[in-house]
Order: sequence, then structure tokens, then C-alpha cells
Amino acid sequence: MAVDLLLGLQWGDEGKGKIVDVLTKNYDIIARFQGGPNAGHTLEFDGIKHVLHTIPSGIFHEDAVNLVGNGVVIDPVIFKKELDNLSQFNLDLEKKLLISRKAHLILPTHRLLDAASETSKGKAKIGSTLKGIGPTYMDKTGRNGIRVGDLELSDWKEKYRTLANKHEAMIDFYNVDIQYNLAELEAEFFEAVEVLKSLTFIDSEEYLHQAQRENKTVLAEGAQGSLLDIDFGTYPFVTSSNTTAAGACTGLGIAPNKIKEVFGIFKAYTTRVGSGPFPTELFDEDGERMAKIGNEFGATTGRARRCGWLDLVALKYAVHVNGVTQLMMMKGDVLSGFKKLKVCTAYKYKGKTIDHLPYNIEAENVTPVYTEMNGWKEDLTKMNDAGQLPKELNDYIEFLEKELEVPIKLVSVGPDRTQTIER
Ligand code: 2SA
Ligand code: MG
Repeated sequence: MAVDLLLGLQWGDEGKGKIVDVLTKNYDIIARFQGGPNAGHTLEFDGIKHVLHTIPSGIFHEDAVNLVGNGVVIDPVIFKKELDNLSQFNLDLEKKLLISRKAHLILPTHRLLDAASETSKGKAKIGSTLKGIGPTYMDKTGRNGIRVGDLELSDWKEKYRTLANKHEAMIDFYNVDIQYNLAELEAEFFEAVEVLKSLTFIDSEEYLHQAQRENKTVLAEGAQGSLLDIDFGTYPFVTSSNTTAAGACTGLGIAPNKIKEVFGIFKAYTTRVGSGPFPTELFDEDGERMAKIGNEFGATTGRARRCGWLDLVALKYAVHVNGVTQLMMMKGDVLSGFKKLKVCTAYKYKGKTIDHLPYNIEAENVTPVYTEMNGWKEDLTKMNDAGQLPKELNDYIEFLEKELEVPIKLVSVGPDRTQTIER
């Protein structure tokens, strides 16, 4: 069995959903290994845009099996909505969509705790998606969580009650003004749980082990980005899971020596949604232009994304942490028409010039050092062959390859499946 990984190298929203959809034809199994409905993976084909949150991005392909791995956290309510959206496509979900018994459940009170925690932090809030991600992973590592497999046991509702009561006390403890009607939220939750139970629950590590014997191919689909990793991201402004390559091992039960290619996806510029440091952030017309042309709004929350120049210091760090073997550059089309492009190649930090990511990259500590390059004016969105790419774009790509020491094998020139150029 070969397992390939596909990971976002920045702060999420690099375009993972689109590329998984493009690559799915090469794989038997597409597997999510971390995160949950905080993710918003956008796919476009046949003139329709689809946003997936928990369901892997291979779901629209005839033959691929889509697996929600043990490292994922599932909100049955959001999952049900995703299933409702898929119902028009006549997919055989009992066969095509498998769920690990070891995946943890997001309860309504986890969402409330997320809101209470964020409200209590005031200005210092993380800017979470409010989907209950942090509190659910806290209960997982705190050994209090409820897992998908528990739904097959008779006493899970008692476990639920005990945990939800504890959560209510914790919400009171925060002493912030949060309005909610738990009875209503629970009714919706229990109804959604019944829908979830109609799907196929499996021991997914065993399933993948068997797939390995049968020489099947697996693509592990990352969510969020490397700089949001709980260990290696810009802590505490991160998500609560390991978004980097190692997360695929723990989130699926795959051994490190089974991993072959690591596809690293990045945008030709940088975006971030939520709070936290962002050295190359722009507050000028260039940033506004990226946001507008790139349609930079959160696919889950609709929040405006912050925009800035490409940060090679951060990108190099992500390439190293993940062991990236191939790069894929997204949204180059958004940069068409910029006269000059800037790429951050180093930081000024405590009076020195450094080319690695220091412990603290808050704006007051680091100043980006930029290399300026010529932009291109051609519209890339109708191009479908590497030979058509303008010279300035090729210069940009080659500069990045030299700095990152990894080839850029794919260039995306628009949101649609077909707007994808191999190099
Ligand atoms: P959380 O909800 O606890 O994981 O939030 C913690 C931080 O992680 C960020 N985060 C994300 N950043 C980019 N994209 C994400 N997915 C959605 C999208 C986000 C959206 O695809 O656009 O719609 O707003 C995502 N999920 C989590 C989050 O902003 C916090 O900084
Ligand atoms: Mg996204």
C-alpha cells in the first residue's frame, strides 16, 4: 500500500479540497485524519461549487471510498447537513463513506464552551470557528470524550448526560453572557445522531491495514494548515490538532514508513483567518486586491481572510516539518495584473537578519525582508498547459523552487477542477 499525504502549508484555505478532488482518480481511499467541521474544503466542477466540512473531498468520485479517520472530530448536526446537501447526487454513502469508531463527537455543549472561552478572552480571543473544536479535543486528551463507537453501546446517553452536565457547570464558571436553549440543541443533536448511525462505522486502522495487504492506494487529506498545528503553529493562535504530516499517522493508524509522497499545497500569496501573527500581512490596496480577486472569505464562517505577500520563511519551515516531496501552487491567477510582486525571504529579528521562523513572530518582533519580482498581466484562468504560462510567472515559480528546494509540480489557475496545470 502506498499512502500519500496532502497538506496545507500555510494558515489553511490553500485549496486542499480542489486538489484532493483532482487527485482522487489515482486513489482507492481518501481519508481525513484531523480537524472537523472547522474545515471548509471547496470543490468546483460542472459549474457547481461544493463546500465540504467533515466529509473527505473524494466523495464525488464513483469509485473512491472516503474515510473519516479516528483523528477527526465529528459534529453530528453539521454532518447531517452535509449529508442533506449530498442527497441530490445519488451517492451510495453506506459503501462510499466510512467512519472510524474512534473518532470523537462534538457535543452541543462543546460548541457553547468554545463560545464561552472565546468571549471570556475578549481581545485576546483565538478567532476560532466556534465549532467546538478546542473543547472536543480537550475532552479527548482529558479522557472524557464520547466516540462514534460509543453510539453502538447501550449506555452512551448516560455518558452523554454526565459530560453535558459537567460542561454546563463549566459554562457557568466562565460567567459570560451566552444565550442558549440546551433542550433545543439536544433535540437537534439526538436526531442527527440517528442519521449518523445509519452510516457504516468501522475499525479504520484495521481497514487500512487490510487495504495495505490488497495493495490499495490511500490519499490522506489534511485540514487547516501547518502554521495552525497545535505543536508547530503560531501557538496559541492555532487549532487543536496536529495538521502536519505526523498527524496523518496518529489520525489514521498509518505507520510513518508507509508514507510515500507528501504533497504540500500553498497559495501564491498568504492568507489567514482568525487572530494571531502574520508578518507579511498587507493593510493596503495590494491586500485588498488579493482579498477581492481571490474571494478571500472563510468557507465555514464567511469571515474575511487577512491577505499578504508570500512568506518563504514560514513556507520553508512547513516544508521541513512535513517532509514535502512535491509542491502545488494555488491561486497564481489572483496575482495577474500586479506590476511588482514581493516575496519574503528573511526576517529582521532582534537586529539580525534570519531565515528561519523564530519562537515568536508577533509583528513587533519580526520585520519581513522582501525580494521584489516583476508581475505578469496575462489572465491565467483559461490556460491549460505549462507552455502557456507567462515568463514572469515561470520566473516566480523557479525562484520559489530554488528557495524551497522542492519542485512545484502543479499550478492551479482557477477554482474549477479543469483549471489545473501540471509541470
Ligand atoms: P478552531 O475553530 O478552534 O479550529 O480555530 C482555531 C484557529 O484555526 C483557524 N482555522 C482555520 N483557518 C483557516 N481555514 C479554516 N477553515 C475555514 C475555511 C475557516 C472559516 O475553510 O475558510 O470559514 O472561517 C480554519 N479552521 C480553523 C481559526 O481561524 C483559528 O485561527
Ligand atoms: Mg478552507
